[in-house]
Amino acid sequence: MSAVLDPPIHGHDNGPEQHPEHTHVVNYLNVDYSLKSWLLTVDHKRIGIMYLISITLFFLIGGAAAVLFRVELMTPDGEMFQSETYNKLFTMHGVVMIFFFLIPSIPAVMGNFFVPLMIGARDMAFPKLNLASWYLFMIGGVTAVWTMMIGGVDTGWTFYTPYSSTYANTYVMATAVAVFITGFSSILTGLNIIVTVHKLRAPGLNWFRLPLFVWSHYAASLIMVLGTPVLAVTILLVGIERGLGIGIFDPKLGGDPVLFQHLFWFYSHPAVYIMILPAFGVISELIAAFSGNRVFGYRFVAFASLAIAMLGFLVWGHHMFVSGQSAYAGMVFSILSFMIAIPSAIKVFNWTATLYKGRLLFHTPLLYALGFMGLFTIGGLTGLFLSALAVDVHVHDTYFVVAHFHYIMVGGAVMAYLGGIHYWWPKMTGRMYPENWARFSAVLVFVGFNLTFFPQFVLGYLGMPRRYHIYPEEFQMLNVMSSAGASILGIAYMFPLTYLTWSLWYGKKASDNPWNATGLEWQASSPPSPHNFARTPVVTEDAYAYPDSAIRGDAH
Ligand code: HEM
Ligand SMILES: [Cu+2]
Repeated sequence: MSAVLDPPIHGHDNGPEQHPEHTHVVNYLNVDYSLKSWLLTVDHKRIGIMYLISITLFFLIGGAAAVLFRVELMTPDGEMFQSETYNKLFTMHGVVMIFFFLIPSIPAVMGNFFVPLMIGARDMAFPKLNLASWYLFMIGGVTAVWTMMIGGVDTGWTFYTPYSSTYANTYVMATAVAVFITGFSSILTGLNIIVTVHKLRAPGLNWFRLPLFVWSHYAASLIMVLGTPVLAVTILLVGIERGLGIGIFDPKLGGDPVLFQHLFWFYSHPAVYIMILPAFGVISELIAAFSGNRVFGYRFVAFASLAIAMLGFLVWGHHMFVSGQSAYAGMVFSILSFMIAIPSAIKVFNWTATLYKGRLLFHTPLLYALGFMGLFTIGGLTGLFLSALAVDVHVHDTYFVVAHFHYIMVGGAVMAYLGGIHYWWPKMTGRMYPENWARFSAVLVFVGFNLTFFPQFVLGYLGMPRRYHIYPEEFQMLNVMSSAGASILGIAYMFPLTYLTWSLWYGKKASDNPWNATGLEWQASSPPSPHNFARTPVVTEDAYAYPDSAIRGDAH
């Protein structure tokens, strides 16, 4: 126990709630079954579930596009799709996966659901704004998918000019507007989390008692609020050039195409930390819970999140080493990029130290956390290769880059997302997932992932460019391996989707704290009541105050 409970606050919506006729406990799921009650809800937990369902659908759409172009890449002569179709497929994959799956995945699903619970609050600071964020997200997402259905976009998810400003005849502006709208959703979620953490912490919960999950969401939210407007302005400028013919990026009109890249990466490099910082937060929770330890060097891990958020804004030029920026600018960006490895490595070392001193329980969430650590380390170290100015000239825009960022974003963020979903599934749904199926799937995801993306490091190093669908025959072997891996990975992702859905009806009923974990979220009932806590918790201990001989919960 990391907290004691106060006497109940008076009022009808407090205290152990009983449904009048059925005498079952009212929770946020069964409080009202109507569709209207979901679509108009201001409960952060329901909004988290709505994000969970929507991003799952977007993940399936983005994944389908990936499967299609991986099939195409099994043969070198590209007979399945025309070049235009191929371009549209990888653009759709990139846009959907980045803007409509990865960016909202952990913050909007788990951040929404657990930040208020972890700090002992009844809801987010601005519940209605939270609902508005979901609507903005859906308007953007549906618009983006719709534009891709009616004609598609072929610029790549980066919308580089002149593809997006001059050459593309496709639905660039409609898709860009979709991303623009979704940007507001991200800004509002970030604002909401920042204000919630500042204002709604339970009595006794000072900043250095916060779970690291909350710290990392706080840091990621700073990026959402400070970075996303820059992307919005950039999209607006492309629109002004395309619509009004005012020269901003087009040299014929007096503009500068490299300006687009500066503006784009000034948002989009920090955006990779919107994806990975919340993942770090999840990993800290998983490692603490399944090693029964306080995270080693808690304060260093907390401050590393802030350091990464700040340094992230200083390194965008590493995407532009070959764009013609000055050699001096390249050198500065190169050195600054290396510096981000320091706080990232602090986290990995401290997690390792936590595990080293712990009594490990190899449940599914820990398997995902271990997978994360290995894959993120490979992704991060290859990031250093790319940050070395001269090496990047060789591998720029090759499959090496594709492998690097998939190790970070899929090997890192998606593994953390899956680990977190399993860890908190009992809390969110009141049901346990089937442990053996889940362990098997976690291993299959790991194997499929490596078979898909490891060969791409070799391909890139040997010189295969990204975004080509016709390639020299000597690259076929590695491409076939990658496509085979992608099939395994695709199937592996279907397992959790299936057994988690199954568990909603048939899973074992979960107790309030099946892992015997610390943290206020485990003191709420499973699933939590509509207002989270019957009594406002008062925090008296640091985060992760595990007893020396942890007595393990009913799931072990
Ligand atoms: C250890 C920290 C990291 C370093 C030093 C690093 C470095 C780099 C560099 C230098 C490039 C440019 C390669 C090129 O244009 O040829 C790059 C590309 C990329 N990185 Fe990282 N990276 C790091 C972490 C991350 C993280 C955490 C993510 C995402 C969560 C990420 C996602 C990407 C993406 C999406 C690209 C591709 C850009 C494109 O479309 O060309 N990186 N990285
Ligand atoms: Cu970057």
